Amino acid sequence: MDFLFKEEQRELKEKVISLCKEKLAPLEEKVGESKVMSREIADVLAESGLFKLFVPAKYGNTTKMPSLVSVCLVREELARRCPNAELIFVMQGLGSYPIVLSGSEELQAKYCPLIASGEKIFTICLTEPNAGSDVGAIETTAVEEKDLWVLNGQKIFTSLAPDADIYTVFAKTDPDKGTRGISAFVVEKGWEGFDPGKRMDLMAAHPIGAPVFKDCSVPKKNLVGELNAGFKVSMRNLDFFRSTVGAAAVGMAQAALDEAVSYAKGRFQFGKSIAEFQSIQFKLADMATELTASRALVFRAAYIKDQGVERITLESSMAKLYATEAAWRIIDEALQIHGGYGVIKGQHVERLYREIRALRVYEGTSEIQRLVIGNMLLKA
Ligand code: COS
Repeated sequence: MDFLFKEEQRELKEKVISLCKEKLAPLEEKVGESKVMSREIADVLAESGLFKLFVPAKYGNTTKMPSLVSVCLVREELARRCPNAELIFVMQGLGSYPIVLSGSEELQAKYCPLIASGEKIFTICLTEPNAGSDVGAIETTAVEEKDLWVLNGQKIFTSLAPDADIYTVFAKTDPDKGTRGISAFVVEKGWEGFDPGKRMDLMAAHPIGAPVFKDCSVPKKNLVGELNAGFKVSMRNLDFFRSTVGAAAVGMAQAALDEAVSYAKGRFQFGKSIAEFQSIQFKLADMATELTASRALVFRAAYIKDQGVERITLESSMAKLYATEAAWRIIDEALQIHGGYGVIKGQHVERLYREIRALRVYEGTSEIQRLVIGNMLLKA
């Protein structure tokens, strides 16, 4: 897809590849699969300037608003090589984009320098024990009291919790109004009544937790966007970041394909390398074709967004749906090509096999993407 990229985007890609090789790879080796966010990795990302991609030009970006092509490019390369860094990178964006998109000037002036410098790490609190796909069912409440909002409720599956510093939290401000009664707030770790929560244990280790709000007081000015417009804020945020989930899937699938090609060439059975068998070549051919189709869908959505199109709901849902489902198949086939060696704990394909699974679930399951796509087709 390089033909689509501007000169500075090609340079950005090269910069990320060098950063991975020179600075991040040794840290990834040290951290391995971890339930705790690595501050060292966050600091390397901060120093590299990559977090500036998430803020408007006024706060240090080279583009007026965040470029989705650039964010996808970075996420793909990090997912291919440095999974801990990839998670921190994307959460800084996902957790802060509502502020960049809809926050008041005052809120942006306070938080954008912290996003860009990486001085603080951001994340997002949307999902709850009883509200995953059905965002309108969230039960966390925010009640107005004098010059404050008081938040009460339980969140779950909050990536980077409890290590992140700043949380964009969605809560009901008009509980009878479903999706039209939700608002977004910025909450900082350390504020009274906010417990960033217990860590959760996933099949592929990942820093993630379940924050709790108990009479947590939030200044009025920390409301993000308009009152009761939080559902739209969350959907616009997801529209942007769903394409990047597709990009992560592409990076992981590329890593698996690379491993499969190299293993097939070096593994000898029946007197020749298994790469010489048509059954293996057909697998590799299908993997590479699906991977290329995924990449095309991801960068198509991102390119359209960067042209200034307001809503890319259809394009980003298609990109996430196809790329994550394809990456799951590609990684499964890569493991199959490795035979028994593929299921040994610690093998790269074994880790990818566990890590890819969550991508078909988070930020909207494949079923939700189909629902969104179907809805858009019928409404058109
Ligand atoms: N961008 C901007 N606005 C959006 C939007 C998007 N991607 N998706 C919905 N909206 C708007 C709607 O246009 C509607 O606006 P108005 O109040 O001005 O009419 C408002 O948000 C409420 O939407 P509603 O719930 O009525 O949704 P729809 O009927 O448009 O579509 C589904 C129904 C189920 C498709 C919709 O609720 C949805 O997309 N839910 C997604 C759930 C999801 O992503 N879950 C996973 C969360 S990841 S943790």
